[in-house]
Amino acid sequence: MKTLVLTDNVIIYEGLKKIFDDYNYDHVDFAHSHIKSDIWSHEDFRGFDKAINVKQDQEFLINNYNLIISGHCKQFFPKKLVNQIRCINIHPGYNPINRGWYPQVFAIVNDLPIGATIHEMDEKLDHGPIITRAMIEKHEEDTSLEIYTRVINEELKLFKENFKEIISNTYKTITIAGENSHFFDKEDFKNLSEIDLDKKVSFREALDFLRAMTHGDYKNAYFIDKKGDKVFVSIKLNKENG
Ligand code: 0FX
Repeated sequence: MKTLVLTDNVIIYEGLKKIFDDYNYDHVDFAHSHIKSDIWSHEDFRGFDKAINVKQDQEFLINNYNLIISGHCKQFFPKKLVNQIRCINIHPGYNPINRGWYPQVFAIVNDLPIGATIHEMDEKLDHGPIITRAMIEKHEEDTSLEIYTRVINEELKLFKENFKEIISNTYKTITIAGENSHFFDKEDFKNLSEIDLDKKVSFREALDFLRAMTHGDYKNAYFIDKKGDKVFVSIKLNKENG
């Protein structure tokens, strides 16, 4: 029985691959989802033969693997799969505070802490016993991209530090009590994107919103101009001596 790493994220794939190589551990397969993403054109993958549909392929997975690691796999793992094999999720948020989609975006907008979590999966999304988690810093001049980059580095650091325990199933999990669980999905992000030009907000709220919606070249926040066209908005912040 082997380990399977399922990932749809190029940076996470390359980071995890390096960690497995550094530990000289080759009892592992890497695959991506059947859902098309940038990783399909990565030189290490040759298209559809490495594509997994967790719902349709669950018997194959159960019969061939004893550990599945989701490193930003864009599929919801079915009940039977998470109950029959150990499935672990590497999540770009500090759980249970940042469950769901694009956690750093909602952490900026809602002034929440942010970090990374590795947890065993259960039947709920981004939920289950926590193996390890860590918060990262978040500054007033950060956009989504700066925080995301820090989160990804933390996810890989946590995975590397806990590699042996994760592979050999010798960690102790933590159950968190008394922390609020926040959950945001794709639809929440979409709903955030259109700017109502007549809405009254403070400068702080406006800046926080634009920082949250600024992520490199992505066209996220927009308003509709008088001609009915979308105008995309992002922000640039420069800290003195930064
Ligand atoms: O792979 P990933 O970093 O993570 C997402 C979810 O946030 C995560 O909770 C889930 N477990 C995983 C399977 O999928 O997402 P991404 O590579 O699509 O996007 C990375 C960041 O880029 C995102 O946090 C915000 C930014 N982004 C992305 C898109 C596609 C935007 O700002 N706008 C966009 O349209």
